[in-house]
Amino acid sequence: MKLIYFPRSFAGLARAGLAVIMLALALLGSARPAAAASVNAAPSGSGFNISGVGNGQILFYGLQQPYINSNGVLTWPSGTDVKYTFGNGSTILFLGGLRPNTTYHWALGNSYGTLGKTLQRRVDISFNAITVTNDSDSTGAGELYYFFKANGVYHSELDFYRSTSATVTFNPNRSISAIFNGNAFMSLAVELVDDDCTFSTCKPTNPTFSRYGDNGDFEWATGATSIDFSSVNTNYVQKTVSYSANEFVMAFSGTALVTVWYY
Ligand SMILES: [Ca+2]
Ligand SMILES: [Ca+2]
Ligand SMILES: [Ca+2]
Repeated sequence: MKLIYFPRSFAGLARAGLAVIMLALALLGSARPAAAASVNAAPSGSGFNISGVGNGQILFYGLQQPYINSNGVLTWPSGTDVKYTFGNGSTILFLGGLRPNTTYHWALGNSYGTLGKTLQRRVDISFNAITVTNDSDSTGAGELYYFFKANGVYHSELDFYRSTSATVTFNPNRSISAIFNGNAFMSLAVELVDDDCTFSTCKPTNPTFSRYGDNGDFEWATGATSIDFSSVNTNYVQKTVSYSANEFVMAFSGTALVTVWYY
């Protein structure tokens, strides 16, 4: 009898457990706005392909889940970086330029939900051309040191020295591989420093990447830009970005080939 009794009791318990789970799911479901299912998002490139946003409707999005407050008003938690976009009449709305590897939430009217997590991003940068139009020395070539910074990180392993006589274009042949994730935008800067030490040769250290300057021993200038991924809605793209400095102490411009993977 016991051999039979225990399995039957077990089955009863299992049924009761299942009922509790289904009730919990039903309650969860009823707590969600009915229209939530109408907005769907698929990660792609720097954001999401979104369906369910009508022409002219405003889709808000942010880094934390909104909620309905006690007055029935949809509210975003403080500190949420809430932005918005408009439905443009197309079935699929691309929302790009988001932080990689980051969960985003949406709200439309009093409905809300989770868009999902953006794809991870890998970026390779190849500095492939520099044109120096003012080497900062009126007589002869400038004694120029070259410094590179990307995604907020100074890459000292890329430093080089090149006696440079304007105007000249050359390939610095410097690259940075495998910068993973980070912010929606990626900063990039190149600084040139000229040695003007009168009685000896000075080697600059600790580049400041400040816009320009002259301290008697050195003259310097920085060309900076920001890589914009907002239009990238595919999972692989190459684009060329340019930077320039056009200061009275020094002037140059350059390009970098940027390769981007989302995965
Ligand atoms: Ca100089
Ligand atoms: Ca010169
Ligand atoms: Ca000099």
